[in-house]
Amino acid sequence: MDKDRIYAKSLASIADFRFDAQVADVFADMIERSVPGYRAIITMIETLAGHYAMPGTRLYDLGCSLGAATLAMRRGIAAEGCRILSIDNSEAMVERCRRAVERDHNPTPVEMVCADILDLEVRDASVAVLNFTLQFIPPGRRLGLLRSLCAGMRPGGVLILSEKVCFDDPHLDGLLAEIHHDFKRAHGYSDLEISQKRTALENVLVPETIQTHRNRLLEAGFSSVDVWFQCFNFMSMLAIK
Ligand code: GEK
Repeated sequence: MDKDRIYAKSLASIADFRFDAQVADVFADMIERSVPGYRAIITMIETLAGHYAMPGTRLYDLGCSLGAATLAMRRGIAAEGCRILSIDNSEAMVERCRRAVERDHNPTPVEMVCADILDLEVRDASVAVLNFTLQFIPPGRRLGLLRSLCAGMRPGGVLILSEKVCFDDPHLDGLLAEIHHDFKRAHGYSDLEISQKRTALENVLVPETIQTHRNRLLEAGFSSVDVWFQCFNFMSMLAIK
């Protein structure tokens, strides 16, 4: 796995973060060392797919990057006749994800699509995964996306929504942001890397509170919504239709 050194040297100007080839090459290392609990969430997506995948339905990995959640769902599915659709709008990610899927010998068919998830029509879904993807969608478009996602799901189906979050209490918000930086330092990132990456993500990754996510999921049509995993300012929710 190539090591993420993208922000290791001092940069004269810091452009907005993009999921280009440079990022895709180091993404596996980047996300493991940046997102507390990422590995645990991926492992549980396997278990959740085993529980929720219904025979003859589709499972969606929205913003699939290198396909970690796709491969986890593929391992976990117990129902017959399922297919997985994995979507990302970064050509560099889709290309690498396609290779990973080809190397993974498992009979469940996976269709890879390079597209904007805002343009996607979801149908017949029993499981949908937004694993740290909604945070990159402009906030004004998030409700519409979740509404159409919910409309395309089978009753009893599940959305797994993982996000970086913020907190209304400014003390807690600052504290958990600082603890997240401690986590990154403990995983080998320098203060310079942490601060340059934070600048790059400033206008690109927009976190919201857990309450905002909860209310919007209910408004979008999901009937039962709650957090099943949290580590510092990163969490994952289940939203059941
Ligand atoms: C994982 N889920 O490893 N349409 C399609 N893809 C998008 C869009 C969009 N509008 N916006 C962003 N993306 C993965 C990790 S990373 C999370 C997901 C992170 C894609 C983007 O190209 C990137 O690959 C992914 O969403 C977000 O489980 O980097 O923190």
